[in-house]
Parts: sequence; C-alpha cells; structure tokens
Amino acid sequence: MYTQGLDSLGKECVDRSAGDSGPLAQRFQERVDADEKIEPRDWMPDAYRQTLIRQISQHAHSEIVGMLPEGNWISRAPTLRRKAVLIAKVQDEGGHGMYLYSAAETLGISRDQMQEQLLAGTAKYSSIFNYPTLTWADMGAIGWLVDGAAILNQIPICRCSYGPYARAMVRICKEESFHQRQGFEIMLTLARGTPSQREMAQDALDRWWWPSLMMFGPGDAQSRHTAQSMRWKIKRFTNDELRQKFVDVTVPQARFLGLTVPDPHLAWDEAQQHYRFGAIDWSEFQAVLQGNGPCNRERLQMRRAAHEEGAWVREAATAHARKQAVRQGEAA
Ligand code: BYC
Repeated sequence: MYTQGLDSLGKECVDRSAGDSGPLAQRFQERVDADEKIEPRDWMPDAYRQTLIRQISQHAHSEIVGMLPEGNWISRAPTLRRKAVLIAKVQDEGGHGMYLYSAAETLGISRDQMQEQLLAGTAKYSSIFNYPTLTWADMGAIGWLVDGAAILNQIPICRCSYGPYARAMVRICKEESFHQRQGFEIMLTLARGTPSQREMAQDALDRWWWPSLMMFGPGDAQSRHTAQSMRWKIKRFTNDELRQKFVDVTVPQARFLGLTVPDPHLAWDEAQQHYRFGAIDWSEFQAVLQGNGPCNRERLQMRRAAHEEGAWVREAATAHARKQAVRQGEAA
C-alpha cells in the first residue's frame, strides 16, 4: 500500500540530487524543531531517509529474529496457560516486525530488499537475540529485562519525527508492556518457588543482565548516529541516558524479586539520584555485532530455513491474489 503511494510521489520528494542543505533542508529542520510530523510524501533530506531505513529495518529484523529464542520454548512451557501466553507473545513480535517493515516501506525500500539483506547476513538486528535460552527462567528474564529495555528505548520513539514510525510504535509499546509484565510474573513465580527454581531465576538474571545493558547500543562517545538522530528527533535520548534509566528502574525490581544483580560495582549514588554500575564489556558487544555471538549463525540458519520452507505459502498467496483479481475483473 505505502510503496504504491510512493510511486506517485512528486519528483522532488525522492530526488537525491535535491541535496541535504539549502532552503528545503532548512524548512525541513524548522518543521522538525516545531515537533511537526514528517510524512512519506514530504520532502526530507536523503540522509534522514537513509537513517530511518537503517534504524526501522534493523528494528523490524530484531522483532522477527527475536521470535526465535522464545519460539524454542513454546513446546516446553510448563503449563497450558504459559504455553498460550508465550504463543501470543511470539505472535505479537511477528506483528511488530510487520508494522515496522510497512513503516520502512514508506521510505522507498521494499520488504523483499529488507528480507534479502537479513538473509544475506548484511543487515543488523539487536545483539540480544544472539544469546541462547537455556532454561524456562530465560523466558522470564527476556520478558522482564529484554522487553523492559525495549519499552524504555521505544516509548520515546512514539514521539519520533517520522509519522509512520511514531504511529507504529504506539501499539508496539502497549503490547511490550504486557510482555514485560508476563516476564516479571514468571520471575516472581520462580523466585518464590523451590530453591532450585530460585536458583534458575538467579542464573537467568546473571546471564541476561549485561547483554540487556548492551541493547541500548554503544556508549555516547562511541555512538556515531546519536547526535544527528537527536537533531532530527528520531532519537529523543542518548544510549547512555536510556541505559541509566533502565538500571534505575530495574535494580529495585530485582531487589523485590530477592535476586542479586551480577555487578559488584552497583551502588546507589545519593547525590546523583542514580545507580552507578560497573564497566560493560564492549569487546563482547563488538564480537556479537560482527557475527560471533553464541547464536548468530544458528539464528540466521533458522531464518533462512523458515524462508525456504515458507516459499509455498508465498506462492499460494500470490496465486490466490491472482485468482481474486481475475474474478473481480470478470464481475466488473
Ligand atoms: N545490537 O550510533 P549507534 C526488541 C549498531 S527489538 C545490534 O548508537 P543508533 C524486542 C547500530 O545499529 C530491539 N546493533 O546507532 C523484540 C549502528 O550500526 P550501523 C531492537 C546495534 O541507531 C522482540 C552501530 O551499532 N530495538 O526490543 O543511533 C522481543 C552504532 O550505534 C546495537 C530497536 O531497534 C545493538 N544492541 O542507536 C523483545 C529500537 N546497538 O547501522 C524485544 C530502535 C547499536 O551504523 N533502534 N547497534 O552499522 C534504536 O533505538 C537505535 O537504532 C539503537 C542504536 C539504540 C539500537
């Protein structure tokens, strides 16, 4: 739908030679500064378009790859209720991916192109989904920590300057809130359970804590996109600001669960009204981004297999659409 709209855009909207400076660019920045939404048919600097395509497609891929670690546990969920909830959650992630691919398509990239980039291994997706889910407690830790981090990162995107991305995020954030609560509830049940259940919950926190902090991206001094993305109001907070918010809200939750955050340097700073925390191992983050995390290869293999096995569904849907079009043509 959106790409069809794009075909009819005025030439100045997609003409890269229009440049990223001059009166159009100035007017664009004034609109952003006035908190007006930029819509697909509006003029935008090419670099703004490319930044959004990069971020939104990475975000969409993260949702789709994010289905895999949890999908692994659907058949092993401990009760029917847990199974039904987990199926619904994984399905929600698939839906989020679809809204986000649609938002990216409004910028002139096709879903097929994005799929190709993901399957070829040239696209990024969140580092967090390259870690294994070893026990049932990991379903709790993902909901509590990973979805919790996602919410903090994504609520400000509801105010992103680009309309389709901002609007997609509203529904996504509502659903992520349910996900976070179901994860916390799993952790609470385990933390109040038998000693071995409690141990399982602590082990999951130990393994997911640091990767969750890495989700927010490199430190501000290393983040190459933040300054420009904040000027364009694509990002409203820096990576370090959001990471700090996450630590501040999550540490008391861990205390409530009776679990220990695996950071000996964690301490409340009364003067700053923030938790101070230990150094993040950025070499691990870089290794994961370069494709050398514990599960990078497995995740991509799974996506490629799903794509190949789903070929018949795409063919059947195309044949059905063709048949419908012929029938509608005959009826007209
Ligand atoms: N993993 O200059 P920076 C979810 C890359 S889905 C991998 O700070 P930016 C969920 C970054 O892309 C979670 N790569 O970049 C789903 C850039 O690479 P390129 C995903 C990362 O864009 C299912 C380079 O490092 N959420 O929550 O200003 C179940 C330099 O970074 C990561 C989103 O995508 C990372 N963690 O800021 C449960 C939200 N961090 O392209 C949960 C939208 C950084 O230059 N995205 N990189 O080669 C964003 O908010 C921003 O894109 C980021 C990065 C904060 C992630």
